[in-house]
Amino acid sequence: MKNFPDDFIWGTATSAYQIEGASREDGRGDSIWDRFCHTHGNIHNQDTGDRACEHYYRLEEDLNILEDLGVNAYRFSVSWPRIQPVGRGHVNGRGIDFYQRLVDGLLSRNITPTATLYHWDLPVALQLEGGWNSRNTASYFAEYADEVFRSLGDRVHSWITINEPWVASFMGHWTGQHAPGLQNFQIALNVAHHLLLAHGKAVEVFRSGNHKGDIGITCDMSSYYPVSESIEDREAALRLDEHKVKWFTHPVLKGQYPEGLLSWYSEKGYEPPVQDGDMELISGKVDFLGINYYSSFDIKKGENQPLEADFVPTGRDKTAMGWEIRPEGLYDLLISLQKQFPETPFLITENGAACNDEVDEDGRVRDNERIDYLKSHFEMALKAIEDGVPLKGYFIWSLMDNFEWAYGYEKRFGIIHVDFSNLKRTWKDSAAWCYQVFESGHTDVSLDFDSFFDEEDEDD
Ligand code: IFM
Repeated sequence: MKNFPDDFIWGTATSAYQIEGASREDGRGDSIWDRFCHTHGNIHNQDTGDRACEHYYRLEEDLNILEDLGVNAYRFSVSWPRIQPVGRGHVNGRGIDFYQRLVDGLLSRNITPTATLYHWDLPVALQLEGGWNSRNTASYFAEYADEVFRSLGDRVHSWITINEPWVASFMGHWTGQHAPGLQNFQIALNVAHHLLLAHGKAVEVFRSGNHKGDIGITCDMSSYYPVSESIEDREAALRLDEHKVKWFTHPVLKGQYPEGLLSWYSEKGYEPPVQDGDMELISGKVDFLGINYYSSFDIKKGENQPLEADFVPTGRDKTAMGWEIRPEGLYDLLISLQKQFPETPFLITENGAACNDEVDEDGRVRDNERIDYLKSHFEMALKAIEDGVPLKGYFIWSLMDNFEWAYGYEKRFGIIHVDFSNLKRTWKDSAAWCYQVFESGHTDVSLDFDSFFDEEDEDD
């Protein structure tokens, strides 16, 4: 039987706005997501993160769940407006206290904290000054990062600067589905550059502060396959790969934007706002690359601007998000990344599935589709490790059902079910299955769910 390495990092992931709630408590300022959610028509069912999972108030309960799950790591994000309500200057001690309690609670349970500094909740006060379209925001981010490193750096030794810069820039400023809801390609390119700059500045602050531990960035990635051998389709697939993956990974790990796409954009009148010294700053050494993987895509030449590349459905099974289930795309991605960045260790910082979960009469959530999804992806990760990819850990998205951005609470990614009428947490079958994988280090677990949950009830 094939096993993951003994020191493999197994965790679950969440982000502040998606679970914390308590949006107006203890001095927290507003973020762009508070504004966006409270603007009619942006979010399914007019849902907001005001209450979310009330993780802020249910911290001990959630820490106990993590301990019971047997994870050895937990990835969470720090809410910038909880630390600096207006994004700069005044630091909110009650915000710092919350994350200190979270981190101490993890450490006392032998769970390694992995903290993300930015998971999209920009203080709204900074948006009013231009948000990420303004270069200054990268400098304010470095000041915020410095505060967080100084408050938590003695206990947190694994840091992620920015989560999914592609989503924050292009879905927030080009497609407009995410906060702040702008629709301008050049602004999205500016934002992407300033997010990369913010990453570079935060790494610089981390190194100059002599903090212990590792720091990296997390990007959302997929494999892009041309639907045919034609040069047009192959170039279209490459363009999407450069747009989504290389546009972020190459500046960080090679100090340059991908040449092909840079010229393509330039011909269409778009340029990233690079200034002297930026690329050196952005490419300061990182200790790992975080990979968020959900799906992969077949691509053909298209007419849409400016990328001229279209997605082609393949008929594979889909998750409740409508995303095709393509575990082999994870393997191909890992192999491709290793070829491009042979010096860099990898962490899968998110992977998981939204399913149409239902609570059965006996209280069980029989989410077999999620188990199948996770199993097939774990197996591809293991195959990549066997083939020499330095993959060090795997965080499941997500610990619990939560606020899924524009989809509100409709899409459930958790391995823990949350009843949003009373916020009760319940283990899904996938949580029990993951517990066995974490414990055994392999995926060939055969689990008698009835006795597993009966024993759990007796323990309670
Ligand atoms: O919920 C999100 C998360 O915030 C970032 N990565 C993708 C997840 C699922 O859409």
